[in-house]
Amino acid sequence: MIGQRMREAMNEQIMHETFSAYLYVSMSAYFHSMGLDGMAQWMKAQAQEELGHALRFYNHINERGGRIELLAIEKPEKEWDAPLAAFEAALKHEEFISGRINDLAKIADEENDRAAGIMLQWFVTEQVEEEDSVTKVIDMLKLVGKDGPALLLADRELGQRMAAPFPPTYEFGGEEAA
Ligand code: OFO
Repeated sequence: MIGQRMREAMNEQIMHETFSAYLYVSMSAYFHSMGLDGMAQWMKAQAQEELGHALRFYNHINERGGRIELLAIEKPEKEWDAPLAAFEAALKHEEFISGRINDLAKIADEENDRAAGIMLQWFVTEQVEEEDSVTKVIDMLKLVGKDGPALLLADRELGQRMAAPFPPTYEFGGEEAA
């Protein structure tokens, strides 16, 4: 049975992960409005992953006899100054999420909740990957600068990103099931 403190913290994380999806869908719409369909696709794939993250927390609470409680989601930003600014905002958001995951891992330690600790290890690794993938796009866009044709090439490249399977299937502990 999941403890109250961990249940409440994970319920709150469901909201943060769902907001992440909402934010990235908003960024996708921003890129579509600029004709950058590749970046829009990149953000849609990212949003889909975020819903998968929310479901991982949902499933963990549920499997341990806890009650899911969905919290209100705030309205995301709609406009950014430039594609680079949008990806920089995405990185800032991922850094916030990494902090939240670390807070959850701390609660798992303090509550001696080994099951949550094992499940959260997947997220600790995932956040390293998430920050890295956004940073790589930022680096690319800094190189592109104001070069229009280079921006279109970068857009095409980013549009190759495929979404992860949704909903995710996983075994207890966070490993993807075969
Ligand atoms: Fe972007 O990792 Fe979840 O929120």
